[in-house]
Amino acid sequence: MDQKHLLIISLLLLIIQYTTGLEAEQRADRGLVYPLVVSTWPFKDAVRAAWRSVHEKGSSAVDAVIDGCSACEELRCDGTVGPGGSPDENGETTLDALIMNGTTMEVGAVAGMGFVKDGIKAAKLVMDHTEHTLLVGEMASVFAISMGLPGPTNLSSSESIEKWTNWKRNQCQPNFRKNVFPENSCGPYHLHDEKLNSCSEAQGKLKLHSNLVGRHNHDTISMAVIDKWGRIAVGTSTNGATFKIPGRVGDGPIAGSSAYADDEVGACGATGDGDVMMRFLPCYQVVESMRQGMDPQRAASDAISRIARKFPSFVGAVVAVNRNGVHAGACHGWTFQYSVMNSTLDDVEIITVAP
Ligand code: SD4
Repeated sequence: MDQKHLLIISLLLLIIQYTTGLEAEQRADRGLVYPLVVSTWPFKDAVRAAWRSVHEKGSSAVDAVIDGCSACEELRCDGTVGPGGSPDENGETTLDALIMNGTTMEVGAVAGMGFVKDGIKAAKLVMDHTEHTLLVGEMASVFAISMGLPGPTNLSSSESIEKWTNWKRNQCQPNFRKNVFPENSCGPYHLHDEKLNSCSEAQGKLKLHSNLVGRHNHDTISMAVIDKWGRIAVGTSTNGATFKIPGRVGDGPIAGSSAYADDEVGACGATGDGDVMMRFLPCYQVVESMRQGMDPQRAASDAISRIARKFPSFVGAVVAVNRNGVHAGACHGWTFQYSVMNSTLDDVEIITVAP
């Protein structure tokens, strides 16, 4: 390429950058703050990756969510998201992931997927190349690999193996079983224990699982992006709950629970005790409350309080964004943080939400 061509290309790039900046300023003047990236937890690098995608490359909201969540899987945000994170009772790591396009209301998701490390990309393959919404287990892995994702891959890491070994040593406590009796400390589990004859003795064998979802055990990114055209997408990637019972599917791949988006209204992302949260579809609730006129803060607080009223000890949080880019969070049982990036900020901002 000669110098003249290089000059023309540089000039064109400058014009594109300038007009994009101008468009963003005009939108800000009208109170519309997008493009925008919001994610659960202080996953700064993942948000930066999505921001580069939507802002610098001009990607669509869907592609930016894929870029952001993929970065989180590769970096294993917080040491727990993606491959190498939370082992199940058998020491295996499996992934739940979801992508939702808030323009078309299309959803793709995978659940309990082993042997493929790219959870969010597998979810997008389901959305783009099937009429289905959710594929599960081994056949989700087979599908993802057949569509070109790398695998089969071992999703364990030295950390996940160590965590699991220590848990086994601790007689498989805590765990997600209830009202059962383990033969030996780690099972198999039975409905009745002939050796125990009083109820109180039986209860003594049960332990609460509430400390399995906690501040240092996030396992989950849920991200919302509004692109420069105002299109909205959300995505979630998680390896679920540590020491989950093999076969367990959490809220991660459930549209309306871990995430939901509708261009006409806004978006929501959730994190926390998915076993409880998925019974309330908190993100569907948030978006529908905003549709009825609630602002993001009220919608988020309302969705959380509906769960807390029935499960006072649950741990969880949601982040709500309306279609203008106004955002807010609410949480219960822990202090929640979420990350935001838009063109009014120099770098990712972390917002802390008290319960
Ligand atoms: C799950 N919701 O599978 C996930 C876990 C989580 O912060 O969000 N942890 O239940």
